Amino acid sequence: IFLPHLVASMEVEETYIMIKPDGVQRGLVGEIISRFEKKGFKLTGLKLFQCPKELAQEHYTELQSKPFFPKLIDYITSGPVVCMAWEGAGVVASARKLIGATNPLNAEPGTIRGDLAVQTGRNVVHGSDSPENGKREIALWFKEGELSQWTPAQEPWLKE
Ligand code: IDP
Repeated sequence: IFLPHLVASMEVEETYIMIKPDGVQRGLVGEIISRFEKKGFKLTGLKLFQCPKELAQEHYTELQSKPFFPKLIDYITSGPVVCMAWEGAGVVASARKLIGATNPLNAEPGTIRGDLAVQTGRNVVHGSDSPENGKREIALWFKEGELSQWTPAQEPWLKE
């Protein structure tokens, strides 16, 4: 779901970002990670992972009744994905802006989908659509002990 009105809050939030199998196959892993890294968000979880069907279905449970649901599950489980947890003030909405519209043809140039993809069914990256879903999805995709809390050396240069 694309929420263009979503305004970034000042609250420290967590979001689940996932490079989908097409992003991995197309060699876009470094490019996509670097966009969030350069923006100044904090990476707290990262792994390459072959997603089981049940997890893909749980992740996209809201879309269960959509006609494209079976193809979406096949797509997400077709190869490894890169699972990431990112933290920062307003990170949920900001990451959605960096990612761009669901249909890459409508995504603005400069966004990940706008620059790197052409079809909704191959839109290279996922980002949580609310802080609640950020928490839900991180809990779904990461086990305890897979997340790290740390203080980036650049922090005093990002925030006054
Ligand atoms: P989002 O990923 O921008 O939040 P959602 O509407 O939540 O978009 O849809 C989740 C994912 O389902 C999309 O990123 C895309 O991969 C897939 N999807 C959504 N709509 C379609 C469609 O009409 N055809 C094929 N795949 C779709």
